[in-house]
Amino acid sequence: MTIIRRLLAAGAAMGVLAFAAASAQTPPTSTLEAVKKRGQVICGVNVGLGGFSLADSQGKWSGLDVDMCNAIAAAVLGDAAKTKYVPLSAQQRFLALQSGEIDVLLRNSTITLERDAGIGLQYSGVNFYDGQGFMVSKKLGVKALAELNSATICVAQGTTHEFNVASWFRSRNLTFKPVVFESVDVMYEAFFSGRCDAVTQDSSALASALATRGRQADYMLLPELISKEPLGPFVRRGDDVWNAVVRWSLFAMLEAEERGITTANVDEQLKSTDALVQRLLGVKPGNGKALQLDEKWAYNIIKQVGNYGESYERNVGAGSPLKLARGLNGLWTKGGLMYPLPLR
Ligand SMILES: N[C@@H](CCC(=O)N[C@@H](CS)C(=O)NCC(=O)O)C(=O)O
Repeated sequence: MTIIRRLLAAGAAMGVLAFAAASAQTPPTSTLEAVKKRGQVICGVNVGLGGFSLADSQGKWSGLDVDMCNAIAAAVLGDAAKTKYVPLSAQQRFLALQSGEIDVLLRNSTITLERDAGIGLQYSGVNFYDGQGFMVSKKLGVKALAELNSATICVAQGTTHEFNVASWFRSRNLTFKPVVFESVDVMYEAFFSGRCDAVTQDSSALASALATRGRQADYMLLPELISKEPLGPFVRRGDDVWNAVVRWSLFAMLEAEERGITTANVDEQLKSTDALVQRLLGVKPGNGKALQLDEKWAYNIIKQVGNYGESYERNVGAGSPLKLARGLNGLWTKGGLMYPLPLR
């Protein structure tokens, strides 16, 4: 090696060391910082699931997951419209979050131990409690799941459903023939053209498929739900400041519902003498500072997006084609599972 080459090699090695030392000292930029700098929240969403995330003919997205994304933008940037939605398939979704392509995954994704602890991600909360259901043609005359013994069942790849359905049948010594699809659209097309006796998905997704295709007259859901499918946002593991923003944005929507604060009355509520309402709406400071957000973060969510109940009703509840009852997604004060932790 010539002297010059040796010097160059040594210089390069020192450069690498200096870089390593610098990166050991500088804490990794949190997603919150990146979002503030960019002025936009990038959310990974379902390619098209009515009620959760669906774009209309003008390209305007709506749904429960879309509202959650907008709520985060309202909290962080003061503007619910500062969002970008990246449509992802079931297979692509976790990779898109791991690689940093999106800031948060809001794609009817079930929280499981493996997904929360085993793949470099973490969940931030539950925005919809679901369960895996089955849909059949009314003509089939089947009233209960066990009657599907040896039937053909359409199922989507890369979902929790493949595993759940196999273990439900196996543990009862029953059999079924799975037909696995990469795309849900192709799956439903196959099902509605008679390729399978039943199709399985989250029950909300089945209700959505029935409503958007207008097939309620000829098809029905079986009564059994065979699994717990708590759906919620995911962020990268270790991204704790950002995780807190996502989690408390959801709790703020729930707390607003619990206290009867809506888009329509939030300005009136600014005059409330209730210390907790004052704290929630930033009249009394503290919550914003703790989250590294403006004190108006929760006010902006409620004013621009609404409380959880408002979002639920317009997207999946009575005001939507899905017409899903609140059930498990009701507030804890009304017999449901939605329990916002104290916002103080
Ligand atoms: N909650 C389940 C299912 C989520 C899901 O992606 N369901 C449908 C969409 S509603 C699907 O399978 N899509 C297939 C795809 O997009 O490739 C999970 O997290 O695995």
